[in-house]
Amino acid sequence: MADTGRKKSGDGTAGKKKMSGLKEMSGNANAALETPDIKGAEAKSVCKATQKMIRRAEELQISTVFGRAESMKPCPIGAEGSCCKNCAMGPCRVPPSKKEGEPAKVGLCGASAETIAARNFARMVAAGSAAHSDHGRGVAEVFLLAAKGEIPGYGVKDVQKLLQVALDFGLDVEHMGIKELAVKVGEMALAEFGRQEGELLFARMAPLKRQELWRKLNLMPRGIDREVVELMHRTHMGVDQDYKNLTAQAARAALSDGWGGSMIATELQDIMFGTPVPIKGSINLGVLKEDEVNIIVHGHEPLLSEMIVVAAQDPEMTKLAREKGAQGINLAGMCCTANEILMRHGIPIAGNFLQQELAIVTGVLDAMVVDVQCEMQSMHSIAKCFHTELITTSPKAKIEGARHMQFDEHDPINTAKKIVAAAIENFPRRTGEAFIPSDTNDMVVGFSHETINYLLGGTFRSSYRPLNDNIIGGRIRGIAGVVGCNNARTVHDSDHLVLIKELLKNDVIVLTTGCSAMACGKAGLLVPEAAAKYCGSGLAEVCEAVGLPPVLHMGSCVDNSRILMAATAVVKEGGLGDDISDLPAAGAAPEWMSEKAISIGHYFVASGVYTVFGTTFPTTGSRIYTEYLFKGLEEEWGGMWDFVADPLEMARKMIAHIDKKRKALGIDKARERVLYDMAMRRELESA
Ligand code: BF8
Repeated sequence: MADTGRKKSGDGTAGKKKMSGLKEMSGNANAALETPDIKGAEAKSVCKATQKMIRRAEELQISTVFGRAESMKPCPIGAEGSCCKNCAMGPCRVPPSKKEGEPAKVGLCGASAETIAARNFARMVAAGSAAHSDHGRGVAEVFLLAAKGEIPGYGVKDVQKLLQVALDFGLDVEHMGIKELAVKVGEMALAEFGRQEGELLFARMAPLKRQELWRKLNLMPRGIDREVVELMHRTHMGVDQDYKNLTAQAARAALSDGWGGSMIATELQDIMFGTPVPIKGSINLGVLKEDEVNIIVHGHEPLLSEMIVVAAQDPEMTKLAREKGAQGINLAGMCCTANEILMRHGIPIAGNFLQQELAIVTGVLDAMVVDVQCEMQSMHSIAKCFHTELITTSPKAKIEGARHMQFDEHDPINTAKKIVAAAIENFPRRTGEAFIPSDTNDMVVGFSHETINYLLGGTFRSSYRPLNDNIIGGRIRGIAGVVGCNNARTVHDSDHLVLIKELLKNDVIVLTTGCSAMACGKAGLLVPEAAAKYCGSGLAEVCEAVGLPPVLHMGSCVDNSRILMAATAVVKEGGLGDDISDLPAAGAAPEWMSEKAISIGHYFVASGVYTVFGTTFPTTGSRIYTEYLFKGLEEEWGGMWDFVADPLEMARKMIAHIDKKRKALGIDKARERVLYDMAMRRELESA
C-alpha cells in the first residue's frame, strides 16, 4: 500500500477562513489556503460517496489528494503571484510590503510586483488557452480525416449543424455537397490555428458592439497559435513590462480559446458525434458494478471514447466478458470526457475531478482509460494497490508506469476494441474486497444552446424570445454561468452547491459545465423537480411551464463556448441591450484549480461578463494589478474579475451585479403578474 504521509485526523468540525474581494487583501488574501485544519471526511467533501471512499482510502492507508492537501501547504508567495522564475537570476520573490511606507520590492531585473503578477497570470492564460485549443486542433484533424472518409465509423452526424457552421464560415452552402462542405469546414477550422493575419472566424459571431470594442482595443484574436506564442514571448524576461499591455494580450489569447479553439472543438464534435439533446443519465461512484467489467474513460477529448462506447456494446465483447465470469461491460465516464459521452449517449458518470483516485479504491475498476488533461499522476500508485489497469491513449499524455495503448486516429474502433478487451482480461485479476458506495443520482442533461432555443421555443419557431421576455418581466432575475473544477483546498462540491442554490432561490437561472455540472448532478439539481424545491417563485414558474431543470448542464469545459453562444443569442434576440456586457448575467468558478479555468475566466471577462472566482486568486500579491483586474477592466471592457471565497457572499455579489444591469436596462422594477379579482375587473371596466 502507498504511504499515506497523513497527519492524524481531527474532529472534522473546523471550518475554513472565508474572505472576499479587495477589502481583505491587505491581510493575507490567500489565507483560505493556509488553514489545513479540516479533518474528517465530512469536512473534505459534501458528496456522500466521496466521504465513504475517503474513509475507505484512510482505512487502507492509501494516500489521496484529500490527505496531501492537509499535509502539504501551498507556497503563499507563489499562490499570490509574487514569485518570478522567468530567468535564472531568480526565482525572485516580491511579496507585498508588510509595513506602511516600506519601498515596494522588485525583482533583480527591476520587475515590479505588478509586472510579475501580470506575467504569471498571463502564463496561466497561455497554458489554459493552449490546452483547450490543442484539444480543438485534435478534433479538427480527426474531423478532416472523417470528412474525407478516411476513418471508419466517423462522419457527419449532424448535417444541420454542418450547414450552420459552413454558413458561419461564409461558405456557399447552396452549391456545395455535404462531403465537400465538411472537407472545407475541416480545412478552414484547422487553418484558424496557424492564421497569421485577420480575425478568427468564430469571433465574428459575437455581438457587433463587442466585435467593435475588440477591434478598437486591439483584442480581436488573429490566429490561435499566434496569440499563445506572442503571449509566451511577451512574458519572457525583459519583454512586456506594462501590466495593462500584458493583460490585453492575455485577453487576445483567451479569446482565441473561447471564440476559437474551444468553439472549434464544440462545433466540430457536434457535427461528427451529434449535437446534444436532452437525455437522462446517472452519476456518482455508485454507477460502478461489482459483477461487471468496469471501464472508466477519463480526460477531455471524446475522439476515442466515442468508439469505446461502441466497442463496449459490441456483442463479441460482451461474450468475451461473460467468458471471463462477468455479467457484462459497464462503461462510465470521469471529468469532461464523461460530460461528452453523457451528453450524447447517456453513459453514466462515475464522478468529477476529485473522485478519480477514489474510483480505483473501489477495487472494481478494471481499466482507467485516460486521454488528456486533469489526470492525476497519483492514479498510477493507487492502481498498483489494486488490479486496475491505468491505460494512457494520447501521445501527448503518458504517465510513467502506465500501460500505453495509443489512439490510432485512422482506426479508432480497433484501438477501442483492444482497450475494452484489455479491461475484460483484467476482470479475473480482481483482488480484495469490493467497496462501492451505493450513491447515485438521476439527471437530465444535454442542453446545447440550440436545444435551449428549441425548448423555450415560441409557438411557431424556436427562439430565445420567451427567455428574454421572462427576464424583462422579472420572473427570471438573471443568468449565471457557474463552471469549473474541484479544488482540494476547499470542501469538495460544497462551494458550487451553496452558490447555485442561493442563485436559484433568487430566481437566477444557472448554466453549468465541467465538474461544477457534475456537482449539481450529484446533488439532484439537474432534474425538473429541482425547480419547485430550490427556486424562487418566478424561476420555478418558468421551469415548471417549460419542463426544464433550473440548472442546465451544457457540457464539458470546451463547451463553455456554448454559454458564449447562448449569451450572444440572448443579445441578438433583443430587449436586453446590445452587448453581452449589458445582460443581467454573471459568471463564477467557485472551486477552480486549473490554468484552463483562468483562460475561461479571462475570455468571459473580455467578452463583457462579471466573473468571480473562489478558493484563491493568483494575483493578490499585487494590489495595484488585482485592482486593475477587479475594477479597472470594467471601464475598458465592460466585464471584470472578482474573488470571493465565501459562496454566499459570491452569490450576493453576482446578484448585485445582475440588479445593477437590470437597473441600467430600465427593467429593475419587476413586473409582478397581477391577478384580477371580480371587483378589480368591474373597476377597470367602469373606468
Ligand atoms: O476541463 S472543470 S477539473 S475536468 S479543468 Fe478539469 Fe476543471 Fe474538471 Fe474538465 Ni475543466
